[in-house]
Amino acid sequence: MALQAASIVASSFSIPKEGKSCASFKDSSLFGVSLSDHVKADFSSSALRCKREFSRRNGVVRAQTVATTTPAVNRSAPEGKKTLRKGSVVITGASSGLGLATAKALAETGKWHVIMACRDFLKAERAAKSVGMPKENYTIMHLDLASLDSVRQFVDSFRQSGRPLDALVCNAAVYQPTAKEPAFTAEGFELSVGTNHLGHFLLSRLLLEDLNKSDYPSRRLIIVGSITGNTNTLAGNVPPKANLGDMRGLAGGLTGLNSSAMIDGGNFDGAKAYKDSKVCNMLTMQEFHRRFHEETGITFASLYPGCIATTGLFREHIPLFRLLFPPFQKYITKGYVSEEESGKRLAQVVSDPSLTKSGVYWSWNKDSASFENQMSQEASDPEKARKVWEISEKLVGLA
Ligand code: LMG
Ligand code: NDP
Ligand code: PMR
Repeated sequence: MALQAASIVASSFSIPKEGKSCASFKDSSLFGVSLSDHVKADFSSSALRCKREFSRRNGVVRAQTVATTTPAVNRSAPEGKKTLRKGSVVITGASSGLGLATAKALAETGKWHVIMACRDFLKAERAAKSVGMPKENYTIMHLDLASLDSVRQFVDSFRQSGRPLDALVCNAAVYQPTAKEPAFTAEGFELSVGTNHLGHFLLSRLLLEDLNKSDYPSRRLIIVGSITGNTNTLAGNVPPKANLGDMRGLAGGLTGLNSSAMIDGGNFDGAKAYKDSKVCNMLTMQEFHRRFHEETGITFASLYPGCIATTGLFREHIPLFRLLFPPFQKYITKGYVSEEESGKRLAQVVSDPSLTKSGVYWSWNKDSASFENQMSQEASDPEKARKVWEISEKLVGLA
């Protein structure tokens, strides 16, 4: 029975209890200096730092360049035909796994320019080359989500590049299932929630303004979620389960000093911290939707791309787990998807004209057809979403 249940495609398994081109886009030209597209744009000049400090003191980050970009739809094309310019998408953590596969899938279409926002420039460059991404279709920019300064610097650099922002994909994550003690971000937040949630929270809050300025027909902000954060699924019931509790630990800054390193205030558990961070990701997407969809028309979405059992996410797990996990998912749960397939799925959420609905958590059935999935009670609780939003704003210095 258990196996039968497990063989039902992962994303559709519910526990009833909780059931509830193109006018081609001119490539990087920065301050009149032409940059090769795949050359890192890392601007850490003191001038930018000053601007950042100024912006932070003033509670807002304003666009520092008025991009003279090609309009999204060029009507002067021959015979009055409308052509769409290349979309410009930022993908965090595009140096491996799902992020890389998505970057490849989008870059290959020729319709997208991918900004790979990565903490390790060389790794990202090698990764892009190894999967054969056309070099005119990507740029690598430095972003370390475990540092809020780095996030702000990324936003500054991105604005300086003059590119429009048509889609943002918050994909990067760390998972520390075997850590006995918590690790911390530059600002002292527990690393998994600090990186996966708080770093992305600040990034997406700042870049919302840029998305809002874009004239691209469909602008999207996507935050990757997961089945393991949803306790209405079998996978979400494998201990330790996600649970934000009353968020006393989050309110205390996840410091592990005077407050717990865990959102719910409990003892540190790396696997739980990851799952909690995914709940925050899904709640954040919905809160964005409630606050900004109507006003901006931006599509906010999350997804479970399937179990991509071979990615770097499991790098810190024990070797036996890494050996057995892929066949377990392939042959027993049948929830396995290849990196390539998962990349196509996320690329759909970025660019498929049929996936424009906002506030949705997408999943795919066994025939790889997308459907709107239900999240757990906790991951769809509007009160929790508001609380996560408000506490996170304070922690990242936006409130
Ligand atoms: C916690 O343990 C750790 O404590 C924590 O530190 C962290 O690492 C965390 O999530 C990460 O894991 C959780 C886990 C450890 O504990 C459990 O899973 C307890 C069981 C809970 C049960 C809930 C659901 C019950 C449903 C039963 C369904 C049975 C499914 C089949 C199981 C397989 C049996 C053969 O657990 C583990 O670490 C186990 C590792 C699981 C992954 C690999 C399992 C391999 C099984 C063998 C696969 C062989 C594949 C061959 C395929 C060939 C086919 C021809
Ligand atoms: P990978 O480890 O392969 O990719 C994670 C990426 O995040 C890497 O590029 C990594 O960079 C980057 N990253 C980690 N920390 C930081 C940081 N501080 N700053 C910037 N980038 C960082 O894992 P996956 O591809 O599996 O994970 C991608 C997303 O998919 C995650 O959000 C994960 O939660 C989600 N997901 C994964 C599933 C799976 O089965 N694998 C299932 C469901 C969801 P680097 O290359 O330098 O390490
Ligand atoms: Mg899980 C329907 C079955 C299913 C699916 C789709 C997943 C996905 N897992 C399922 C079932 C089970 N898992 C069962 C029955 C077990 C107990 C043997 C099990 C165990 C397990 C472990 C120990 N699974 C894991 C782990 C991890 O360390 C991974 C994790 O939780 O990371 C947070 C994981 C995962 N299982 C998944 C997916 C997608 C993961 C990767 C985590 C993620 O990105 O959310």
